[in-house]
Amino acid sequence: MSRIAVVPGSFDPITLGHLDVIDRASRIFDEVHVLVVHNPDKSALLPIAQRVTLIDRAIREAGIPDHVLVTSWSMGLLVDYCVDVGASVLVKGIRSQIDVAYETPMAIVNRNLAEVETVFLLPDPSHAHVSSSLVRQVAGLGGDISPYVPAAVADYLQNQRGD
Ligand code: COD
Repeated sequence: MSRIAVVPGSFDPITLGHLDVIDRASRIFDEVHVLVVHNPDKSALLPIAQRVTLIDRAIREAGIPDHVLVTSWSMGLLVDYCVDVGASVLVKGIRSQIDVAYETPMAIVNRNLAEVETVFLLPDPSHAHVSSSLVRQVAGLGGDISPYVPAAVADYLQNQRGD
């Protein structure tokens, strides 16, 4: 049986931490769907379609294999997408106890809703301090974001600023 996993996130924008988790998931699962979802609790920098394009470029540049695909979802529960595509696993990246505390209730509710299990993966420690909100802040104030994001994202945001 082929095992499909969904890696959901706002990815606004994708960071090297996200990329590390996607890469690790690609080594475990037969098919991986990177799913861009709007998070109503966060104010957006990039349109969803642009986030999808940048993730696609970043994963191809990183040599992540073709069984990883990128799409978006705005039709309701995360687990509805999982059921639609036959995915039995959600993958979430964990940087700290704060992520564990935030993700654990959602993992239990998602299991209760649709028997979708959540797998927590740890990034390389060098990426554990990186977040999209930090990148948005540094980019907005004119700083260098290249240590934190894939080259495709750094190029795109620097071009937007006219650097
Ligand atoms: N290293 C490793 N992992 C990381 C890093 C990093 N540097 N940065 C972020 N991550 C992880 C996060 O912990 C998270 O697991 C994932 O990557 C995505 O992060 P973000 O910031 O892009 O996305 P979020 O946190 O805004 O998540 C958006 C979701 C839509 C995935 C989330 O809000 C969610 O699961 N919502 C549930 C919607 C739903 O169906 N609710 C009802 C039942 S719970």
